[in-house]
Amino acid sequence: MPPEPVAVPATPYEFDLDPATTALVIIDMQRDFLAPGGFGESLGNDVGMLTKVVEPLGKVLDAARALGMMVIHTREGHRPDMADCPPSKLARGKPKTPIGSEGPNGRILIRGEAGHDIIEELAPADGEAVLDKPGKGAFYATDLELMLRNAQIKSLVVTGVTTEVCVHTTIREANDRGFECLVPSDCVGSYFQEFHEVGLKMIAAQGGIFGWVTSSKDLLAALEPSIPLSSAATEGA
Ligand code: TIU
Repeated sequence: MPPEPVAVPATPYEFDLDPATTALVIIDMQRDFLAPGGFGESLGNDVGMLTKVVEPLGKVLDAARALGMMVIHTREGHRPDMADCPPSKLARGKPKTPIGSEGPNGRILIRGEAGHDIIEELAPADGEAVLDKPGKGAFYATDLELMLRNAQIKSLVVTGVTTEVCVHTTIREANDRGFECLVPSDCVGSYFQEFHEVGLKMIAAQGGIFGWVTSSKDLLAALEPSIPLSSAATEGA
C-alpha cells in the first residue's frame, strides 16, 4: 500500500503532502559550498554557516527514503573545459581563486572534482537522481522538469543551500511550472542569517506566493506515522 497523503503544519497554511507525488529535492549540498577552499569560500563566505543544515536534512532524507519518495540531488558546477560557464559568472566578484582554479578539493566548481561532489553525510543512494546544473536554478539547462513530469510528481520538498540563491531560484522556477513547494526552514541554509530569514518570509508571504514554509520537526511528525515499521529509518531509532 502506498503511504496516504498527510497534512503538514506550515506557513501560510497546512500543506497537503502526498508522498507518491512529492519529490525531495536537495540543492547543492556539495563540498564546494560547505567545505573550506571551495566556491563558497572563494566568494568570501564563512562556510561554517551551512553546517547546521546537515543533521535535520539527513533526517528528512531518511524519512523520504523510508516512504519511497523520489529523491533528487543537485550539484552546481561546470564541465572541465568550462564551455558551460558564462564569462559573467567566472568574472563576478573578482575572486582570487575563480571557478576552475585549483583548491584543496580539486578545481573549484568543476564536475568530477572532490569539491563538486555531495558531502558524505548526504551521499546519494543507488537509484536517486543526481542532477548537474550550470546555473542557480535546478530547472535551467537540465532535464529536471522532464524527470518530474514522467514520475507524475506534483509537489516538491525543497532543501539545501543557499536559501536565497539556488534554493530560491529553484522554488521560483518550480512555482512557475505549477509545482507546489514546501520548504523545511532548518533544512535550508545561507551564509547570511538575515537573508535566510527574509528569504523564507518571501516564499510564504502573500498567501504563499512561491510556496510553503515548515520545520523539519513538523514535517517529520507528519510523515513518520506513515513509515513502515520494517524500514531502515526506524531501526535503531
Ligand atoms: N553563493 C551562494 O550563496 N550560492 C551559490 O552560489 N550557489 C548556491 O546557492 N548553490
